Amino acid sequence: MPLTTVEETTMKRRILLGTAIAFGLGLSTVSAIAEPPPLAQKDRYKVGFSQMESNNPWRIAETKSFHDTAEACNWDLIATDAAGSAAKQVADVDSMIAQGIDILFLPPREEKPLIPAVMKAKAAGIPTFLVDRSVDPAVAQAGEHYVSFLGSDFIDQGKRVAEWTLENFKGEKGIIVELEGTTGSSPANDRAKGFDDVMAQHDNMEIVASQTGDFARDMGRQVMETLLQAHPDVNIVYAHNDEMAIGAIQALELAGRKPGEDVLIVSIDGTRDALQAIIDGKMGVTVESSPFFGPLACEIMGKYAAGESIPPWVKVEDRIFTKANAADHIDEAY
Ligand code: GYE
Repeated sequence: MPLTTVEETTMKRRILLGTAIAFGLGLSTVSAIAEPPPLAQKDRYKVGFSQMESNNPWRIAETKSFHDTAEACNWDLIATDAAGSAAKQVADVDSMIAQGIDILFLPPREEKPLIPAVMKAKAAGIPTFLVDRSVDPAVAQAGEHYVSFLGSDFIDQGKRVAEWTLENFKGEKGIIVELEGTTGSSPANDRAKGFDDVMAQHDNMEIVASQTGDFARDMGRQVMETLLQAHPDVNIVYAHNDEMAIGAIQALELAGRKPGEDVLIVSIDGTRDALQAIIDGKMGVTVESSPFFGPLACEIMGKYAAGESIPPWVKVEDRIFTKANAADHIDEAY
């Protein structure tokens, strides 16, 4: 297989690093191009997992996935919960560093505020893997500040929702309300981009309002209530996650609307409640975004410890759930 550009870059860095050492240059010269800290091969690892919040089934399923993996992967797991605060998440990582973790798995709540956590872990000699969300690539990069990002392609998720909507919307003109995820988070930025770019190419589709519901059910419901007053003619709701989609369904029903009949609800994740809403005919589609990162984390850290080169992005492939298959998957949903 031909080398990708990233692999080539990594190789060039290694060669450069080797040359620098061979010529006896000082460490300071080398550190400008230094790779993330290595991971020693050990029987047991002290593993840090810094969860950002636990206010929705997706987050709870992700944390559980790490706990469920701990024994089989020989982890002593330290898991924290930042309760929705990026500042607390940075402090949680500080405390894990002080406790001497060997490796950090970090889902950064927002793209910029979590950069200090990534940098401090590197400075402390701890390799970091970003899971499920990423940080601002202009400031911190895989293969340098952190090892790799394990997660979905959020732009593609938004694009797939838009394409499904174009194929399945029955009306003439789509009046779209978009409920965005947490402001400044990578899935909110990219799910908007993927969906909005496709819709911008279709004259019969108009996004009349786009507002954050912070990826939360209750906020999704409240924002939908407000937006419904300004846009009573809405006939498509695109929510960046299922929790906000369910909140929107509640708001619409309270206002006497019929989700699934006079308004099409489309979303991302694949939670149990969303699959049930699809089965019940209230929701049209949810593109999967899996929270089950524990086993992948175990596999990738094993490879890293063994000295294998890890791609900057370990991409998770996502399925799509509609009326055609929701009932087949609801039992495995969370
Ligand atoms: O869609 C959402 C969660 O970062 C991919 O965050 C994750 C998203 C997921 O709170 O439900």
